[in-house]
Amino acid sequence: AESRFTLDDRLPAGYFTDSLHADVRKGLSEPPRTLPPKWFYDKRGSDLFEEITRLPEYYPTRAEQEILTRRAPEIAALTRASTLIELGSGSSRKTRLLLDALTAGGSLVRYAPLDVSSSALAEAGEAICRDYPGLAVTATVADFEGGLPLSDEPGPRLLAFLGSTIGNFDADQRRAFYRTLALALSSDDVLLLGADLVKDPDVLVRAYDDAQGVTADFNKNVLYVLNRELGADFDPDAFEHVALWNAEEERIEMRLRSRTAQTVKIPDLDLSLDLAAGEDLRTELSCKFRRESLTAELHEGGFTVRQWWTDPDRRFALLLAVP
Ligand code: AVJ
Repeated sequence: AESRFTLDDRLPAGYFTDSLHADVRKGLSEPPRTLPPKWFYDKRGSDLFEEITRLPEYYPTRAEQEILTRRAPEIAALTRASTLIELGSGSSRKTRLLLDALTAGGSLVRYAPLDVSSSALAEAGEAICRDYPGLAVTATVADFEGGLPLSDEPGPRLLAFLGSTIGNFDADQRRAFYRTLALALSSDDVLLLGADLVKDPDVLVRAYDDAQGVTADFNKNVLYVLNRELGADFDPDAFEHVALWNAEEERIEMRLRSRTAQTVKIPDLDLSLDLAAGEDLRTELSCKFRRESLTAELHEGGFTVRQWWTDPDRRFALLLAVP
């Protein structure tokens, strides 16, 4: 029989090494030091993130799932999507809510997940292939920063970007992202976006600094990644996990704070970092949104918000927008 599962690797040769080297050199060479959050997610980091989604303090995953459970039939009815495209196809639990509704509605013929991790795509793609007979699964390994490799998917297409991963982008990156989407989508396609909302700062800080210390381990995992991939000598115990609410920018910032003055060597980059006591490496932005400003920036970016749903506690929003 013809295989219903394909995995297309669109990453340029040397992508991981080249982009890790460039990101670390650019981000860490001088203060204020930053690292892009995408380097958290090796196998251990992905497992830790899964654990985070089950923590009592980390409400976003459950809140988004609640909305999806309730609204998936409407999403299916409103979009009549033939293809579900999913960016950064993390938790397949949420994907399955959409696949179930779109399959029940009778419109879906293809699921097209995009991710930078080919192992995650292979694992999730094969399982979905198995559980949805008749569905074609065309997975693409890609980094959509430079554009979306979409092509001949049957339309209308529903493009899902869930989990408030959009919150990892600053305002400039979000603008560029909307532009990329607007270029890739046609007039009958629909964007499904999950976004975490502004709320009590204590609730937010607890979600990123949990009692069990899982988020602290997740944050420090990036140092193990740099040690392994670049021969660096970061001592994770020499850093403190910090999650702070930046009220001005309305975002959580995760940082790794150097407990002492220390020198860290990164041999593969010929770098030596002199960190002051109390100096921060900023490892993640997690922007929180408001209905008005998110609707406005999407509009700026070429999208009109058609539906806006929240959980009963208004912690999280799921929206449909059209180009
Ligand atoms: C997967 C990027 C949405 O920002 O909430 C969880 C990652 N970081 N705890 C988020 C994360 C710390 C998460 N995103």
